[in-house]
Amino acid sequence: MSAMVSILFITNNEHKVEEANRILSPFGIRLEMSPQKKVEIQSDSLVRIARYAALTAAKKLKSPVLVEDSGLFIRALNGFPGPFSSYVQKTIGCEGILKLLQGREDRGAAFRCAVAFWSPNLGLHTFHGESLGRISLTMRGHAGFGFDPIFVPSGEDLTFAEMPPEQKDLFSHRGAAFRAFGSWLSSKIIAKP
Ligand code: ITT
Repeated sequence: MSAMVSILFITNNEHKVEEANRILSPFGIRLEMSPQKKVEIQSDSLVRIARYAALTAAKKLKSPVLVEDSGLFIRALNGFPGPFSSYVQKTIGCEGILKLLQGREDRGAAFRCAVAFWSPNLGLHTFHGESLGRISLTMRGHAGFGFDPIFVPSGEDLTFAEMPPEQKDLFSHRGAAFRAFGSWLSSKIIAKP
């Protein structure tokens, strides 16, 4: 892949950029944060939301762009907050989710992530990742962001917020999606606009 081509990451969330760049660095790929308003359609599909936002940004910018849409899906709440995770985090937060799950035996949950990438010569491609786990009984840890203090990946005892960042990347939805993207893109050449 041409090392000089930069990819704009359309997002207002700097944690996503930090994680994505950490995951992509072994592939020799670097994303540049481009904080601008995304066009977000109402949908229960993260892939559909990310694809639409990437295509709209691509039309405007005409250069390689990447959008990532992610969310926490809780089984006992029928997948809530899912695509509404950002809003729910800002309003009721981790404490609110713990309250909603009070007295529930089933604490199963999944983090999901969809990455949509567009470039003039490669077109639109999507990648996704999932991390299965459970919601903890209390908030634990200070690392990461969002719902990290209440999510414990399967087979582990620590929440994402209690893990060193590289350990979170190994288990996370973002780790899986960006590793898939990185290994695909490193075999391609992005044409300069
Ligand atoms: P942009 O739309 O600007 O990219 P955003 O934070 O609003 O930023 P999303 O719409 O994709 O992004 O919402 C994802 C939300 O899901 C995010 O704000 C967190 O609350 C939660 N989330 C996603 N990945 C997470 C992770 O790895 N750890 C903790 N919470 C996460």
